[in-house]
Amino acid sequence: MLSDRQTEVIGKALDAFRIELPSWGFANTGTRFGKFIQDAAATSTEEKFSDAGQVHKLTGCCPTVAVHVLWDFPRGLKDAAATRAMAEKHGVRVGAINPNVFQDQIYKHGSLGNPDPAVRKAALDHILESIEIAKQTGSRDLSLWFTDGSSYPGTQNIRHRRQWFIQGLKESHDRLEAHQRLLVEYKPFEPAFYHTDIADWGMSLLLSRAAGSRAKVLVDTGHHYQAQNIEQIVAWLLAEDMLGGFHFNDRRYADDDLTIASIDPYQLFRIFHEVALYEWETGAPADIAYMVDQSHNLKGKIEEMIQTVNTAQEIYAKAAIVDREKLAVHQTRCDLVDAEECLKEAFAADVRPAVREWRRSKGLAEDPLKAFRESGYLERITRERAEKNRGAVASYA
Ligand code: PSV
Ligand code: MN
Repeated sequence: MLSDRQTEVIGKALDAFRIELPSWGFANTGTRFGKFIQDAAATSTEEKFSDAGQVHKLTGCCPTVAVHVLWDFPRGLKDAAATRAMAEKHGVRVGAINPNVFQDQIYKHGSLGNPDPAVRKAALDHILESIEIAKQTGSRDLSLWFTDGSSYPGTQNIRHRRQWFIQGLKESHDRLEAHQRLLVEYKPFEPAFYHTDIADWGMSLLLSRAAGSRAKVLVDTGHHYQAQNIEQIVAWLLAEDMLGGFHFNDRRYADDDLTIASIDPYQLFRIFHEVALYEWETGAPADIAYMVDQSHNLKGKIEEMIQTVNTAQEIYAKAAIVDREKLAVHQTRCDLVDAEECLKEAFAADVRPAVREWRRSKGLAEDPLKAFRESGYLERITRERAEKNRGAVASYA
């Protein structure tokens, strides 16, 4: 049973916790080998905002939606004002802007790292336009993910490509407004299978530093080698003031985009613990964008998103109640068993009553999934969208 003090600590932690939803998680997206069309999937940007708005209404902690420029702004900058209004109409705001420099045919051999200056310019122009979109939508963060790399040894000059990346990122950084940030994501593989230009957090960190002070690293939990210690990366990036945000998802094999904490909940707990420990030691909140990056091919998209947010809140709550004073003493004395038990105790605690109490105090449903199922929303959108979804040629957006 939780103590009153623990319940209070959890309430304060949840007050501060926000997690951003991805617009692409509500549409008929899926794996690279295909997708199973869902009758209720969103068929337009407006429907994505509407679905995200439902999740926010029920959970109270996801007021912003990350968008992908090519998929949500078909006319680019011209769509910015209307898209902003569309989000607000559904009770959410536009969050991180994701440029797309991987889908067009010209990007076969890369974008900012392409040996062809014309392709590098096209990629940079798209990123600069995305920054203008971000200004109009009131978005703070530009999330950058590059597929750049090569699939066969010796086919590309790795150092030249690195230099072109520095150049392109610097020019992008120069266009930011004072409050905006560039978040640079890394991934060791896919679609390039020999080398990826931004393959790990070290490359991302060095490129971000070269780009400018408002460029930070974006950690996507699915983008690591097996067994890599992600919480150590988090601790280092925090210490270097270089952790910009997370793309949360879980995986068993590669970048599987599975539901957060569905495979390894303790890993997410350890990540949140490192953040909480940093905040406790520095006395200031870490300036981190928590974002979901999942595409659900099998589960119902809105239900899964509610499950994701609920799980994130619960694990965040567990990390909040680690007895950090006690832990610090045990760490200093190298009391291995006692130190580890501090984490295990908090992880094992049943925080659900405190999470429910927090929801009650905010006028939210105690069980958001049940409330969603009782709301009739799913039945309505299924009726409205089934025909469109069945008729549509599967599209990634
Ligand atoms: C790539 O695997 C990634 O993690 C990037 O963040 C993209 O923007 C997102 O998934 C959607 O494809
Ligand atoms: Mn990602």
